[in-house]
Amino acid sequence: MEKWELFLAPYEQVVSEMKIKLKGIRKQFRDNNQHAPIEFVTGRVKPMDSIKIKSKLRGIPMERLEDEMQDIAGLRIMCQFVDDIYEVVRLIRARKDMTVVQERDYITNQKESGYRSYHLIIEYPVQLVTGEKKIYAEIQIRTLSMNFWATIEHSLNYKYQGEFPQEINDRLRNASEAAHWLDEEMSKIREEIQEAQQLFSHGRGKQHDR
Ligand code: 0O2
Repeated sequence: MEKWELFLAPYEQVVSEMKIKLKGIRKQFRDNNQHAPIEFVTGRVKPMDSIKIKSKLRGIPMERLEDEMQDIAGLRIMCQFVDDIYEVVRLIRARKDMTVVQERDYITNQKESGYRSYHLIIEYPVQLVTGEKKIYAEIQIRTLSMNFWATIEHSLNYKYQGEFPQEINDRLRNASEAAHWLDEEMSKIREEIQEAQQLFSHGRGKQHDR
């Protein structure tokens, strides 16, 4: 195996295990016919090129990567409602198989760009044949509407390298406000939606498995 593959292998393991565990939370709620605070989960290991670029930008030497780059393993949890985000945070904090070491609430404190999400850094003890290794992972928790905005902004950022033309900048700002408004409206009609979902899941059986 190449040096990089070897370095990234434990991170791959963490992302796989975490995805199973987070999807397990969703399943437990659904099995009990309760509203699941998790809609879907994605995960990725930061590609080698992105690690190199970020380490250069931040001046992190290779031997300090494990400690100083805490998002090499990344999980993303999408929720229907803003309240679900805080429930997921509570559920993760209460777990015995991982430790939350940092929290950033970019929902209460929206970023200058308009970005909203709740970020957790966890320390996760992964079991390797050589013994236990503690690995940091970043968990981003957001609503579907926050995710829609962040995904589009991220791809535009890639295209414009952060230097957005004024018109796009303005539209992104408007879109961020619209996403915020959508979350607020959905929260207000949350109870009605939940009732409808209960009826739906009783009547139609299993939901899509993602
Ligand atoms: P990727 O993998 O391409 O998404 P710090 O410098 O320590 O204050 P840091 O380390 O950048 O902050 O962490 P932060 O801001 O808590 O979270 C970084 C990640 O959050 C980013 O990862 C994005 O995934 C997401 N993020 C933060 N701000 C924005 C934003 O304005 N727009 C979008 N679309 N996403 C954002 P990376 O490193 O960019 O990599």
